[in-house]
Amino acid sequence: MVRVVAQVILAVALTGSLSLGQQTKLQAIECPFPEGQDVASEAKCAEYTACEWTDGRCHMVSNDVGGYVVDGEAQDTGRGFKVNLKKADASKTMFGADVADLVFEVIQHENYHVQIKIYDPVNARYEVPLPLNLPAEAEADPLYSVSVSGNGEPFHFSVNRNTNGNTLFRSEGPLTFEDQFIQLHTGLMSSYLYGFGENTHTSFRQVFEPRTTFPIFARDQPVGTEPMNEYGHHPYYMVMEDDFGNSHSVLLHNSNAMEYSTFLLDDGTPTLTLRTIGGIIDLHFFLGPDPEDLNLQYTNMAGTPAMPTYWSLGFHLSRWGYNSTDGVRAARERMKVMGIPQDVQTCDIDYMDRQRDFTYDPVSWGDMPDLINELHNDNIKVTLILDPALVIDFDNYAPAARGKDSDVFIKWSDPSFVPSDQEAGTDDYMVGYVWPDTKTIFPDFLKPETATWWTNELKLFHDALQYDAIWIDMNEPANFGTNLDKPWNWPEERTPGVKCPENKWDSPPYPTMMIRVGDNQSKKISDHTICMSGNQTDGTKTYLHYDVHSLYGLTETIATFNGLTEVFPKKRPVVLSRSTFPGSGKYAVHWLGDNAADWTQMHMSIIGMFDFNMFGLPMVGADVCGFFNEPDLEMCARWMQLGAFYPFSRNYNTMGTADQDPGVWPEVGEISREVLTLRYKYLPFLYTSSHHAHNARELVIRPLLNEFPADLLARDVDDQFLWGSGLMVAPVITQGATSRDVYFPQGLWYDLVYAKLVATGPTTQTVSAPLEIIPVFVRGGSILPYQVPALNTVESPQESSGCTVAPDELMIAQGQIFWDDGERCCSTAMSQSYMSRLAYYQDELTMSVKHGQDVGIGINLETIDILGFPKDAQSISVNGAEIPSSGWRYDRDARLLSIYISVPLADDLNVKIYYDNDGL
Ligand SMILES: *[C@@H]1O[C@H](CO)[C@@H](O)[C@H](O)[C@H]1NC(C)=O
Ligand SMILES: *[C@@H]1O[C@H](CO)[C@@H](O)[C@H](O)[C@H]1NC(C)=O
Ligand SMILES: CC(=O)N[C@H]1CO[C@H](CO)[C@@H](O)[C@@H]1O
Repeated sequence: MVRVVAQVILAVALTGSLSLGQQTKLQAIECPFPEGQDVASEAKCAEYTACEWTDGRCHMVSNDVGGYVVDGEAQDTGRGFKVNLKKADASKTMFGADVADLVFEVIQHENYHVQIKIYDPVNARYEVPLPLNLPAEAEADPLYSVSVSGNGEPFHFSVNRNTNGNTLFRSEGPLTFEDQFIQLHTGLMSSYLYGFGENTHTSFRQVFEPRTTFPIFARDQPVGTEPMNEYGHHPYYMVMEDDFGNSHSVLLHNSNAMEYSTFLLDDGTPTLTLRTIGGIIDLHFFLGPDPEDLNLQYTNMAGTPAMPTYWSLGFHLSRWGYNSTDGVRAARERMKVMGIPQDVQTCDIDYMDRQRDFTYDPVSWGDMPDLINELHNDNIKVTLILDPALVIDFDNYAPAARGKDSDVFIKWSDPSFVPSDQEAGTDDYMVGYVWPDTKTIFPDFLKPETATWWTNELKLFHDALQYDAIWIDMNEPANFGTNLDKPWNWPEERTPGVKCPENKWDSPPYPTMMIRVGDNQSKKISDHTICMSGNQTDGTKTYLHYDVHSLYGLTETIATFNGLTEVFPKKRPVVLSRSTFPGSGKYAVHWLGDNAADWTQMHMSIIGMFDFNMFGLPMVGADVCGFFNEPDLEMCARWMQLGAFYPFSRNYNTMGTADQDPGVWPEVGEISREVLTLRYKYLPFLYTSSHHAHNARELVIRPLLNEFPADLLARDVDDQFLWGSGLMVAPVITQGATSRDVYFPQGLWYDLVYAKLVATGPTTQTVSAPLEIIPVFVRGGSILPYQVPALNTVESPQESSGCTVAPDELMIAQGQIFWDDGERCCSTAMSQSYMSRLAYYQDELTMSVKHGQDVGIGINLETIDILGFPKDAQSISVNGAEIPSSGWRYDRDARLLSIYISVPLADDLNVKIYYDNDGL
């Protein structure tokens, strides 16, 4: 133990004052103005004593005056160390209320994981109240060391990788720690920076030149191409440090409104600024060293991804504006007529009675229970939407009345904030307005009573409508017309929407750039949501909405997930959530929000998938064919092709637009049938990958850099992606294109459909892709399990499956098959699930069952497709017995050897191929 601590305490005395050269390069650390950087001027700069104007730039003053000083020796805590800091010069401030004394604390966790907290030891500040999975004891032999400047020196710290000395984090310039403004800068090892969300990224790799700033705060903000904050809150990033691919990741565990900024110091050092307007600095570092390791390490702490039900991997169809049960029937009929696979039918708020949760419209949707029966008889599952806000019609609307009885709604933090004309019966609840035609109140999902009430409502609702999954939308939480005279969708005669009080929470001194981006109607931090001066409680402590705002989606997700475990006691809940926070992946499926039918946004959806896989939410996808605007035939065809490879594959569009389900255009219908059939064929592979994500915690959707971290070209590829490690999708996302350039990293790549060897990487090749084709490749070295596809997962004949064997240069390949009943809760327990390993070595394939023989019974392995096989076989034996020559077929042109067997998945298998390998 002592040895480990000694390794961590590495108090290095850094230089007391910066040399002129250092300060010059640090002038790139800009002084942030609440109004935005456009207002920068010498006069403006002079308003902040923490800022200085030099050479036409307003930047932070140097660390020795603007930051903190180490005050005393580091103390061993048994789990790391801590050291006191004090503000160097109280007169240097941005917005006042600087915390004079701080503690810098290093807490060791796993050998790959270290936490660094900077906090006020005297007045406890807000910290994210949801627990992380942290080890009880520190692990020995940490991969990291943390250095901090010595007693009396200006405060700096760095985090280093012990194996090679890489500096992962090196604080630059002054730390600012005020009541409502915290700012920290770090130099980075490289500009290979990825992550942070939920933002509108037009490239997966972050941009440093020009300087780029993004806000993070949960917000009901449709997708765009400008830097904006969207629905979720994920202050988590990864840096690839060197050419070998060593990588680390960092979570800033803080839920306050924040922003991050990427830029180059004057000497070219890639630098990152982190700013938040509340809470504390709480950083978790993960040392990898591979990008895939990071995912395991991060989700181990934040929450491992939920295991999806098998049917939820099927195709989902939805729209807002079916307007009636017959609208749904018509769309379903188009799918059937065209023979397009579908597993789920989803209904948006138009099914509700006056957009009230837990109701259905008695007129246009009066036969909703019949519709659900019809769909169920057709093997289609039903997802229904719920919004968090409930109408205040307590006399006529029982869910709100029961909620009021249990006192579950968010209140004003001070009774004096309750407007004098607040509606009768709403007590000191915060009253807003969303979709229903009456004002609404918002459940406080932090509160245990709320979870109990919500579970009961979900049960009563299921008694009325036998839904299979719940979609929770508008849970940032969204509110319309906040601070405005009239919400956009209000009937003219009504009074204004919620107006937030003027105070330090609703008008913080530095509201972050979120008030200047997107649809920023009132230019306040409460824009599109409820007021920051609301109060929530977990039953023990009270929290300002200002602090816990971004947790709303996660807390609603947990309540819904837990509620559904009671509605469906033996099944895995399916909850689709718009707003997410670290940990949401343990419970939720996520779609990337309100996008538009736009080619750029089609590309951005791939980046969004990468981001959310990093954030631990592998069940992700964008609205196929776009939510807003109308796609043309070509765009919808291309998007259906791409969407067939989203883990969460759903076509969905908005009210008032033309139908865009794939059956609308015969050509799109054909193309969709073809590509979804391909998806359905390989669902066993996607399911096995999802199981790995859930269990072994690998990514389902991988950027190329995850598999080829030392390949510098792969690090910039964000228009191709992998399923697991073995399948590469290169969609066409350019209007009019009938071919595209594909980057093939190291190894052999076969066309999935034509089974031919296409490329030996690394190489870039132009591949043909007429409208009906999406290029998809199998990586040499992989074995992909498949099944004979059907029109949905219930109908897939489970007695028949196969595998695609794609050998590498050494004629080796491997894969796994995971199987269970597809939905039983917690059936990933070994006793209830099946797992086998497949290994191909030269001319021999073996399958060894690891567990769950019983679960696998009834399913036969019938076909083995070996790609790139050099010549026809002379004989083939299966488990030692020779099979007749009708038992295989060789396609000389494709070099595809297909072997037809019929062996239960429950049995171990050995297939040996004999052929004349002379003269090859
Ligand atoms: C609201 O929460 C704040 C912060 O915990 C607390 O100081 C305040 O007393 C609370 N207000 C009410 C009405 O409970
Ligand atoms: C559904 O109703 C909305 C609002 O009345 C209308 O704008 C839309 O055109 C309708 N959709 C269909 C498919 O009829
Ligand atoms: C809808 C709206 O007000 N958008 C504005 C948000 O802020 C930017 C920058 O101030 C404006 O350009 C937008 O018009």
